[in-house]
Amino acid sequence: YGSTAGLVQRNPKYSTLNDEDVSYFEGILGKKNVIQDEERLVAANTDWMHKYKGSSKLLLQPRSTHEVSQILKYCNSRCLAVVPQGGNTGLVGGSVPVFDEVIISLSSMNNIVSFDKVSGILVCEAGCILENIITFLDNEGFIMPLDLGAKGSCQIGGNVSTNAGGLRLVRYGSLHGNVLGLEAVLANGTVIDMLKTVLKDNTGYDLKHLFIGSEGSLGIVTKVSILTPPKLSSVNVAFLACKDYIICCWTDQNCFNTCDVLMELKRLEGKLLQEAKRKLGEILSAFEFLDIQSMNLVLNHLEGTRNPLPTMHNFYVLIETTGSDEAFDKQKLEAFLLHAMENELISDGVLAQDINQSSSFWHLREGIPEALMRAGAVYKYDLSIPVDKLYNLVEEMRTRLGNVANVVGYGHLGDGNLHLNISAPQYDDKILSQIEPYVYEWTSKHRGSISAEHGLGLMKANEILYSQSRETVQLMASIKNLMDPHKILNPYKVLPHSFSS
Ligand code: FAD
Ligand code: 2HG
Ligand code: ZN
Repeated sequence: YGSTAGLVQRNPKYSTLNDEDVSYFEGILGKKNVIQDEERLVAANTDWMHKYKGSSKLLLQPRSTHEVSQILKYCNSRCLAVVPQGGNTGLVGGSVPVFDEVIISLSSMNNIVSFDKVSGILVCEAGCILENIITFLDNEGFIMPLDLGAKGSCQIGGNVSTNAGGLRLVRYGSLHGNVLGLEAVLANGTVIDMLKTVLKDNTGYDLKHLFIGSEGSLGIVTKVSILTPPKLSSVNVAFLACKDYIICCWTDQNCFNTCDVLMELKRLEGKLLQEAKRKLGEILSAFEFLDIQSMNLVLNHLEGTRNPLPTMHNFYVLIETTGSDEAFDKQKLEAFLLHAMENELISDGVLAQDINQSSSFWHLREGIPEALMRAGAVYKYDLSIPVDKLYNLVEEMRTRLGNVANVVGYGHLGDGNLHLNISAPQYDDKILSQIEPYVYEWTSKHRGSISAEHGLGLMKANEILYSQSRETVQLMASIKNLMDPHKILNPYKVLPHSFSS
């Protein structure tokens, strides 16, 4: 189980759900939206990794902002703790109850409210599934600035609440830039309308940012307004292998010593990224990497996958370009690839010839979390680290853990975001004590972030001080106190227990 689950105590100040509460909710939502069915509760109490499990007895499905407001107003007055839940694809134990918190699912609030074809501004309800928004926009000739492997289940409200990064951030930036406005309901039921649909608005403090990435701890997001870019006609995807000096070392013992080889590998990956940014410039739309261990996991655990290159390599990079001129974009990409080959930055590579091939390349990258799930227990770390040092941590963890676990490294290299995953047959406290706090201390020492994109949730609530100063966390706690004085929203998550109780 997660590093803090089991260590937290239920806060006795929270009320326990009773029959009168259930009758009240049935009165405002109707019986069918007040769910006590065992099977549905098990699913809503369990996170995507099956690592965190709560014991909530109630799942509420409001259909409007007004209903969310009524629910929260009541819960606040009764001191009933709640967990806002979107698609439940979060990876830090934030989307499920820790104990018996009432689950408020946004799934039934899934309407597109408006779309302006001139500006590309979309307004929708928080429960819209990301993939449905992507399809809607595609039909209108636009794209979402956000894309991620969980798109089939995650909801835009969940994406905004975690400030999800994903596969296109290198091109379109974070949701702090793309979300123009939102509507949220505070713990006491007050509806805050910040649903702006303009690009520029400097009237006072821009409070919408408090809700972007606060993981349901300050309010429930009910509507979102997003700036979407037009869909461009030419998309290219290349799957590349980075020069493999280690194999060279194995075949010729005198070639390099291992240390020099590793230094060289890291330098080359960093160089490839630098060159891609310089040479592909405005058309670069993704720069993802995976190591051979990640590749092997996918090939072994996901049916129908195959290595698009004739041999295995130690590192792979997926590059996507998106532009408006097919001939020009292809020429640019080919010139870049030729340059990378000539300078031995890559040792092999293949350019997708059609949409099926590009999807199969993407599947290799996006399928890693699923493959890890199938392989057994997994410890996940989502870190921002300066690119030139990023892979050192993976190697250090391999040395620390020896053969007790499979350490894999992949992620959004273009954003300096490493997904360090440690796969083991089952969860084991001995393994955990080899990983934590080492990973957090290492990241902090390199001035990185212990959560690049997944948030803190339950898993890392007590670790925030590795990435934020005490004064900053104190200010966060004061804001939490102001906005949710009874602390009914997503308790035990985000902030350390010593600051938030
Ligand atoms: P949930 O998991 O339901 O909730 C996440 C958090 O947000 C919880 O704290 C919850 O309380 C809160 N929340 C949810 N909805 C609301 C709301 N309406 N108002 C207030 N609070 C709310 N993340 C990335 O950043 N980048 C990736 O590339 C990425 N890829 C992934 C791939 C896979 C296969 C999986 C399983 C996960 C991935 N994730 C990624 C993590 C996850 O998908 C994202 O964090 C996603 O944004 C969560 O959305 P959700 O609707 O599932 O939210
Ligand atoms: C991704 O980029 C997700 O695939 C998930 O953020 C990362 O599972 C992980 O560690
Ligand atoms: Zn990611």
